[in-house]
Amino acid sequence: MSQDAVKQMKQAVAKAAADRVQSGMVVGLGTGSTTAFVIEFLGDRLRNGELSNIRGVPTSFQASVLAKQYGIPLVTLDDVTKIDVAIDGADEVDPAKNLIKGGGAAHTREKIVDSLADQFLVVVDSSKLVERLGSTFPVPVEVLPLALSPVSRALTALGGKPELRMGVKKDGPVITDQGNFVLDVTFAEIADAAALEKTINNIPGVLENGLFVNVADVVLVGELVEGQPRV
Ligand code: ABF
Repeated sequence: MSQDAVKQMKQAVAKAAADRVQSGMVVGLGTGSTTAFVIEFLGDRLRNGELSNIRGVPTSFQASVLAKQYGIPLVTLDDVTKIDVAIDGADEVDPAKNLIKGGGAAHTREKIVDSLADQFLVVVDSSKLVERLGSTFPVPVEVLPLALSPVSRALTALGGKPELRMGVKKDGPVITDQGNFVLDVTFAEIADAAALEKTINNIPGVLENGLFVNVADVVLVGELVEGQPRV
């Protein structure tokens, strides 16, 4: 599928999500290219007067930079007692709306914000839909640098194949907003995603992993039908 086709699907699903936001809402702002379009469209709605008085809770430094760029006022979790809707992307979505997230190394803050929201709205293009989690994307695991070796051994003992995520320039490991590393763990089969999510998070030195089981409330999917984007 061409890059332009994927972009059209992302934009279509992002607009559909942004159109669901109502004035006065507190909105969790996810990370990734699809959510970047959501933030842009929310900015457009604020600017044209369609929307007012929304506040954003960013899930990463990247999301906060974009929100400021598009004029969305930001708050922290100390400023609000509820998040009306969190809008975020995903790397995989299975038929039960369970997710793998973390392609943007932001899954720790994303899971905090997404799980606190009254409604967690996932925005994906159709390429993210899978029958079984783990079939196209590894499970990201945020790990404290000092615990990298023992955590890698523990993940291998679970049947995983952990790989340290390197930066684009390959000049060193990716560093999360919390100052940690990310291990991308491939599993031959994830039979029980809920159990695996808990088991991984119980490994000393793990901060959070990218399995999001029973967190998503609504999944909006952008697809191309006869060449036209549709949600
Ligand atoms: C972030 O966005 C990550 O958790 C997820 O992996 C990624 C999806 O990126 P994109 O929308 O660019 O496909 O939320």
